[in-house]
Amino acid sequence: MGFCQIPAFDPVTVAVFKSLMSVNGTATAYLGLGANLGDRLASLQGARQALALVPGIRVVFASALYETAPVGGPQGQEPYLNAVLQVATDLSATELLGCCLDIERQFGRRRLAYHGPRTLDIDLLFFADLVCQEKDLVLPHPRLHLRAFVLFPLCDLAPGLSHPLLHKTVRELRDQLPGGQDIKRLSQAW
Ligand code: PH2
Ligand code: MG
Ligand code: MG
Repeated sequence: MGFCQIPAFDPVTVAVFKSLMSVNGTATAYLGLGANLGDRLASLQGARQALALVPGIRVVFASALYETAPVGGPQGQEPYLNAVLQVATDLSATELLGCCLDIERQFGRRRLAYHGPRTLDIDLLFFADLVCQEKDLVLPHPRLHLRAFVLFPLCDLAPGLSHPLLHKTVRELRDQLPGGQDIKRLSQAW
């Protein structure tokens, strides 16, 4: 029992600590894009262009487009167009989230019903290996591991990326999804 005994931290504290240490300078983040109202393709393309114009954000890769059945929300919604972007950013996670919400608003997003139809949704999926449980920002995205419309496009870009809390790769998470989520990969470039 010396005075330099290292205290034992719980696993979440350790993950937060490690991720804070690794986020210096530029971070790699993954953004999930979705739209099921209005001109869906124009919204996703516009979002990609708008993100690329933000100082401190570089769009590195884009997944294929996927047409997906709505998960949750009101009955009778139109299918979604979904995709994932990999970005490199000098912004903090909170700043990046703020940009995403601004761009959603520019594309006419109105928050009427929970999981209701939307012209554009941009979700922060991963920000480096940051683990965070703030009121307005939970990282990794708390439902990403349940959603085919996130995991399939994410697998186009980063199949080996490890979820810092579940300790499974994106490919493993995709492969263990229960069946029944309708998803179609589109061949069109965007
Ligand atoms: N987003 C939701 C709820 N349900 N379903 C699909 N297919 N695609 C989405 O992007 C989506 C959803 C909440 O953001
Ligand atoms: Mg969403
Ligand atoms: Mg959202």
